[in-house]
Amino acid sequence: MRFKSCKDFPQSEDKHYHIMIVWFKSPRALECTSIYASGSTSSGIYPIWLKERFQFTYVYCDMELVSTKKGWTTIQRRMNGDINFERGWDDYVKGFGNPSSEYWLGLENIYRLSRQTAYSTNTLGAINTKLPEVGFDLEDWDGMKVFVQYKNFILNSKATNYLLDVNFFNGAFWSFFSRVPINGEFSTPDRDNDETDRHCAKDYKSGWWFRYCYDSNLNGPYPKYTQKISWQNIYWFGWDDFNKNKTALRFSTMKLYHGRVKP
Ligand SMILES: [Ca+2]
Repeated sequence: MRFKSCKDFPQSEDKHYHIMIVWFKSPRALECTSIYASGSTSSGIYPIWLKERFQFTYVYCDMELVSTKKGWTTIQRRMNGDINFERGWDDYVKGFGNPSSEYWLGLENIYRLSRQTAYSTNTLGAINTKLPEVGFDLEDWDGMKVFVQYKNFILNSKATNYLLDVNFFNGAFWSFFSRVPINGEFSTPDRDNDETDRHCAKDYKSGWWFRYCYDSNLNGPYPKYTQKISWQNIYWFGWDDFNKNKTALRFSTMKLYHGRVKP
């Protein structure tokens, strides 16, 4: 049945009241760690509440044990080349793709997500921000894979072109991946914010934190299985030392871990 106008819609005070109660009682998870803690232990797609945007967004939660922790919030995934990642600034700010396969959560969503766990911690009212950790799953066409983790993920606002500061390799020993290959302002094929005379995002056909062009490019063009790893496809510094065959990467994810979050 269709209603001609708002005043035709049957309203009851009680129903309205009931809906409001359900809304405010609904748990609104801020990230995947607390979804896991609340008993949803299967990996899959979940809604998370972005407080500062006052809206839900869907993400893929990785609930498997990763680096002694469970409940990682996936913000980027490449797996089959179905989604075109050669896109402009607006798409990278907004997000694109599908959390069930390949996707980019969007810079504005990632920025808000990374700030969700700020909370007041002492009686003087000082605000301590618990920074999320960031992890990267990488796998090439030979089946070689690693998980690389860094301690702090600090993403700044649009006013800084989403300047990223990732620091402290979180591995027990030195590896090919000890050096942090992801930092700086975000660039896209239509927006050059890198620190070189070139326009790296345009040359390498993706949106990414290209500081000096050559460190990483997980949003680069999806490679065929015969290809070698290069800056022209999905790139991560150190991979060509890790696998001497220099095989191209066929899979990547980028995910945040927020730890146990206070309400
Ligand atoms: Ca430049």
